[in-house]
Amino acid sequence: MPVSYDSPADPATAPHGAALRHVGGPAVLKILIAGGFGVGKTTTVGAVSEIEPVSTEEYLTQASAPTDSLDGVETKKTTTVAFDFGRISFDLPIPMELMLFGTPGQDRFIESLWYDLASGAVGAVVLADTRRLETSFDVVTFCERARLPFIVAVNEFDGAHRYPVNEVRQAFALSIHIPVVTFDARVSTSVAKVLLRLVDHALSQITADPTHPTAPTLMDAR
Ligand SMILES: Nc1nc2c(ncn2[C@@H]2O[C@H](COP(=O)(O)OP(=O)(O)OP(=O)(O)O)[C@@H](O)[C@H]2O)c(=O)[nH]1
Ligand SMILES: [Mg+2]
Repeated sequence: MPVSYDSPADPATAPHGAALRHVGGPAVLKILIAGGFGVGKTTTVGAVSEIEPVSTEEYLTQASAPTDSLDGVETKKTTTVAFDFGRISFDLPIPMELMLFGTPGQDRFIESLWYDLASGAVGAVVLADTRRLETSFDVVTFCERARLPFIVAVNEFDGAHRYPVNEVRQAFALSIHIPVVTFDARVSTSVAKVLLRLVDHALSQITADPTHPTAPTLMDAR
């Protein structure tokens, strides 16, 4: 069942909702859930997916210890080796289905997989953990180079210091127009608001730059 959430993308308040035309069926949009190692990408997809999420988890081994720091996520036992996939429907601002693709978090996958996963996406949610912000720096750079609209979503882990979003923006050297939000990757309503914020932001980019090479497109308008 499609659901709707109280969010900034409500049609009464979202100027960009009208940019997506509703042509009979739900708009189907591909969204990338990206971020550094262990920031909560798989958790995010699993929290909102209406279908059993597809996951490609493998157990961490000693071999990855030098490159994949477990500081802050010591209980982590597995890592995504290919991608996560989930789906969520919304009624507002227009009927739409979001296809969620979670990336693998390990840097060594950037070249080989991220470009493929990003292909056709309307935008990316870049997850960040304030205890290890640097793990998401390369992802922000990737989005900027790929000219993929993105927002930064700080996953507020229990016990982690809560930084003002402006400090996070500064740490990533983000321009003022890129939204930075906080959320809890385990809570479906929290994740849903983040997704709607991304869609709104991605649509605002179409309005700002219609020639954008990765401008959001309707993958399917049945
Ligand atoms: N306390 C808390 N734990 C979380 C939260 N999000 C994720 N976790 C835990 O943190 C660990 C990492 O979460 P994942 O969702 O696997 O992270 P990931 O970004 O997909 O990891 P990789 O695919 O290995 O890069 C898991 O043990 C989760 O249960 C959160 O918001 N709060
Ligand atoms: Mg994962």
